[in-house]
Amino acid sequence: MGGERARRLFTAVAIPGALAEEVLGRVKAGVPESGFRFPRPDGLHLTLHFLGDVEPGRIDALCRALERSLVRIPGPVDARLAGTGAFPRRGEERVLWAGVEARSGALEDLLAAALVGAEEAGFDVAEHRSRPFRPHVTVARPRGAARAPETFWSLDLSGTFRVEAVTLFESVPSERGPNRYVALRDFGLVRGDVEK
Ligand code: 2AM
Repeated sequence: MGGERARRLFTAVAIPGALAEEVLGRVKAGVPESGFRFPRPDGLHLTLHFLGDVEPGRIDALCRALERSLVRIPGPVDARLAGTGAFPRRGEERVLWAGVEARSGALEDLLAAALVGAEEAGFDVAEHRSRPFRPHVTVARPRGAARAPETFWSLDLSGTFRVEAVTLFESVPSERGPNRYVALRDFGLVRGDVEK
C-alpha cells in the first residue's frame, strides 16, 4: 500500500505553443531577467482548479469524472489574452499576468465543469467554488522583492487562441529553474455544431 508519491495536479487551459513563445518573448523584453523568473513556454496555461497533491490511485477516477463533465461543454471557445495585471495587486506583485477573455460566461463554464468533475471524483471544491475567478496566465514571478517595472504595464500581451479542451496538468519540481507543467490528459469539449 502507498509508497507512490503524491502528484501535484491542476486543471487548466493550455496556451498554444506559438502564442506562448511570442507572449513570453514580449514579457522578457519588458521585464528584467535579473529580478524575475519566467515560466517555460510549453505548459503556459490559464489555471482553472489547483487540486494540490493527489494520491496516484485517485487519478483514473478523476480523469473519468473530468471527461464526463467537460464533454458537456460546447466548444471550441474563442479566447484572447488581453491586458496586464498582478496579484495580489499592483505595487505588491507576487505574480505578473496576462488577462484572458472570451464570450460572456464561457470561461466560467469551463471552471464550473472542471470543479464538477473534481467533486464527482471526491475532491472538496467548496472553497474553490466560492472564490472569485480572475482568468489569467502567469507570465512572470519576482525573485525576492523585485517590483514590476513601468515597462511591464504598457506591454501589449494580446493574442487570440481557440480552446478545444481542458487539460489535467502535473506540476513537476525541477532542480534548476521553474517547475515544469506537464500535460497528462486533455478533455475535449463537445463540438457546438454537433449539438444543433
Ligand atoms: P497561477 O495560475 O496564478 O499561475 C500550478 O502551480 C498552477 O496552479 C499555477 O499556475 C498556480 O497559479 C496555480 N495555483 C493556484 N493555487 C496554487 C497553490 N496554492 N499552490 C501552487 N499553485 C497554485
